[in-house]
Amino acid sequence: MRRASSVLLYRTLAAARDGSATSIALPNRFLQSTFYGTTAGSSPSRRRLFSSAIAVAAGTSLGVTGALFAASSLSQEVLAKEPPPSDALPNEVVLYQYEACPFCNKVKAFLDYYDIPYKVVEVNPLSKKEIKWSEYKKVPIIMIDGEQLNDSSAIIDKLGEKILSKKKADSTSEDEVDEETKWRRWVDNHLVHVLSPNIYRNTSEALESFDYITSNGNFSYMEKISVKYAGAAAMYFVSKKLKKKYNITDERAALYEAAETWVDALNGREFLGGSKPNFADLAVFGVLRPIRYLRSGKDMVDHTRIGEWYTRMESVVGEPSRIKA
Ligand SMILES: N[C@@H](CCC(=O)N[C@@H](CS)C(=O)NCC(=O)O)C(=O)O
Repeated sequence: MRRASSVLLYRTLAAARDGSATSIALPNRFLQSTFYGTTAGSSPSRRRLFSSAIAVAAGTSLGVTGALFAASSLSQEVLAKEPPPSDALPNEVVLYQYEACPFCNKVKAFLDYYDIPYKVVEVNPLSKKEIKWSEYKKVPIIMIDGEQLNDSSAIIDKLGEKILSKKKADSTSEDEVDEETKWRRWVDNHLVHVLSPNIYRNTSEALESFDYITSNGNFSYMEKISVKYAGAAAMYFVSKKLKKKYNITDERAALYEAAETWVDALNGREFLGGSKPNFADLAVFGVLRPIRYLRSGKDMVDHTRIGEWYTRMESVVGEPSRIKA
């Protein structure tokens, strides 16, 4: 079955690509990048989610905008973004991303929270023509006043140094830094791997996810149609493989357990960072934001204690600081 789906995906993508013959690497690369991407072998792919768009993708009629509005009016008085001093702000930030990539979404949560204006270039995961100029072929890639930075954690570290190193160094103890580092690693090494098996868990969830991916990603009209169905079918099978790779038997149980683990880590605090989110809060929020209003994200909030923290994060991160490219 897996073989059949790969062939189907390969053929569909090849056809979508101007009808030309494509490299055999194409399906692999695509599978590696669709929804929550990772490296060679097997991988997650990308997807991001941002409030109202995700509501459309998830087919909800209530809309996330409404939920966000309610959340922000509830906690407006207590919570606020942390914009850096204007002289610390870079002049131009350009993020090369896949809309749904969890690593890209980590970076966006950081930029949104610190109110750093950024332009987005949506990369086509099939051709990657938007990053042809770069030797590094994954996303996110960020250009900060002409300087290229790769890798979500490195980007966040470097940006953090640029805009708030002094403030952070003055106010953060060694234990707090260790705790923050530990949980940032947990996001990269554990949390992201739980996502794919959940969002592609069955055919309807895989289609829901690909509906979002194709609606928000950079695909031609023909690619959109073919990728939605072939991608959903293929990722359904890939997610089974990922479950094995990461020793996940019940994907929902693993998601709930991860959410509970995070709430335990908070240990009664509003945020891991105390009264304000730290980089670990932003990382967890960033990778969960794309799934929050999908079936899996709704289940997670309904079945665990993570909802209150998530709502606080939605409120404090607020509107995206993204600007038109
Ligand atoms: N460690 C990297 C991982 C980045 C990554 O794996 N990105 C995926 C997309 S989510 C990717 O670009 N995969 C390769 C591809 O699409 O060809 C980071 O944190 O930025």
